[in-house]
Amino acid sequence: MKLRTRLTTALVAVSMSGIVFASSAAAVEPDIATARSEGSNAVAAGPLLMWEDPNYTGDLYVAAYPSDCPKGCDIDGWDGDNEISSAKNQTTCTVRLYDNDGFTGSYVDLGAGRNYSDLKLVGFDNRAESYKFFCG
Ligand SMILES: [Ca+2]
Ligand SMILES: [Ca+2]
Ligand SMILES: [Ca+2]
Repeated sequence: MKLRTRLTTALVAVSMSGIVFASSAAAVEPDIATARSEGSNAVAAGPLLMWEDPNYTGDLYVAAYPSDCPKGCDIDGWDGDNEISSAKNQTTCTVRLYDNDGFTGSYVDLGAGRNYSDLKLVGFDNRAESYKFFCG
C-alpha cells in the first residue's frame, strides 16, 4: 500500500512538473503499460463497429456489444440511419441489419468476426436503420 501511494505521488509530481522530468516518467512507464494490456485482455471479443463511409472511415456511428441490446438496437436517426457504409463485426454473434427502424424491411446478415469494407458489396450501402445480434 505504501509503495502504491508513493508511486501515485511520483506520477502526479512528474505530470505537474512537465517535460523537465521526462526521464522520471519513462522509469515508471512499464507499470502503466502492464496495466493497459491487462485491461484489453479482459475483453474476449470486440464490439460491432459501423462507419459512415467505406473502408472504416467517416463517423463511427455504432460501437456496441451484444449485451448492450439483447432485444436489438436502433441506429440513431440523426447519426446513422441510412448512412452506414462499412462495418466490422468483431463479436461472436451474427448481426442482422434491417432496412427500416423497428427491425423491419429487408435485411442482410453480417457474419461473426467478419469485416465489411463496403456494404455496397452486400447490397446494403446507406440502408441500415436498426440491427439485432443473433448469438449461439
Ligand atoms: Ca434508426
Ligand atoms: Ca454512407
Ligand atoms: Ca433504410
